[in-house]
Amino acid sequence: MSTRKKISIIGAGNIGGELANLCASRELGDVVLFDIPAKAEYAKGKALDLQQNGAINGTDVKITGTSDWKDCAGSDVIIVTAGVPRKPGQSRDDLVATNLPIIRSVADGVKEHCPGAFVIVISNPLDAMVYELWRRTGLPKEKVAGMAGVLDSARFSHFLARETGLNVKDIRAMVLGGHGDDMVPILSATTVNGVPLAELVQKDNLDAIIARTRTGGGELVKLMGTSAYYAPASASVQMAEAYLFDQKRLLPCAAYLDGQYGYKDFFMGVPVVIGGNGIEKIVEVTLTDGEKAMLAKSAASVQGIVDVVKKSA
Ligand code: A3D
Repeated sequence: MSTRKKISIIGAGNIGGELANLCASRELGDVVLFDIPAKAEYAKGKALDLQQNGAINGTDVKITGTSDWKDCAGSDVIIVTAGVPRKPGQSRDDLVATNLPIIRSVADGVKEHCPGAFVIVISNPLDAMVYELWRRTGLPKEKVAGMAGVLDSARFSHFLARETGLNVKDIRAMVLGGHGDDMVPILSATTVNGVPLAELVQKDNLDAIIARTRTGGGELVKLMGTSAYYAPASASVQMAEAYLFDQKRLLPCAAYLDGQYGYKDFFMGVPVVIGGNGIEKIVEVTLTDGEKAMLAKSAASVQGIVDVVKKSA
């Protein structure tokens, strides 16, 4: 039996395909691309295409397309992209009725076949879907995380790099809170290699960048008619690598809160340390009063949608 790591990607659509490509090109381990029976052939086709791509790129991992949960058994990492993406004009919360039954069926598959995996959820509405997956699987809270903060911080970083004319590698940005339009860019933790933003960006321009970051997902939906997939895939691979290689990365991710920041019993974006044990720590940074107020507003939105999910359990 192979001792290689195994990464199962649930949902072989836009994000799933890019995820499989990234996992294969970085040779993170063998990859399973899982979708519903009606998309099994499509998943098999993507798996075959990607393996042939490896023959050109000089990489070699096994990629399996399937609709059989047994193929996911023993996965080290599960990345959940199953569900419908937004269409122009829709909010993430509009997806809850469609994506809730999907996430529940995925949770049942994970519980039965991959109880030891570190699970990263991408499906929207993110904070509610990751909560439901955690609740229904009964996995330890350290082993379930939602991807949003890495992506939202990347969007903020990109806009700041273009505004300042500086290299995006030097931007250190942090966006916390729920993955909605009231997400919270933490300016006290955002610098250009330690130089405070106030030294480099005028207030009006910064306000415009914050507004664009908050609606950054919607901007892409409007342009493409569906949601983003390259950056969401890269963001989840960064989280997966932190777990697989015990990297102790400090990343903003949706984590189960049990009193941290004054919130309890839901998932929301906070700085966490990801290492070989999963979410090893939630880091409580000192926030300004303004940031605390914005986080409270964002938390109230998350709580609202999680309550909808809890009521239908
Ligand atoms: P898409 O290309 O439609 O792929 C989704 C795939 O999920 C399709 O191939 C479906 O057949 C499959 N699927 C549906 N039901 C199941 C099931 N029960 N089991 C397994 N697979 C199933 O969408 P996408 O890849 O563009 O987006 C996937 C999800 O990610 C959507 O909910 C998006 O809203 C969400 N998303 C989140 C972010 C975040 O930052 C959190 C960013 C972008 C997209």
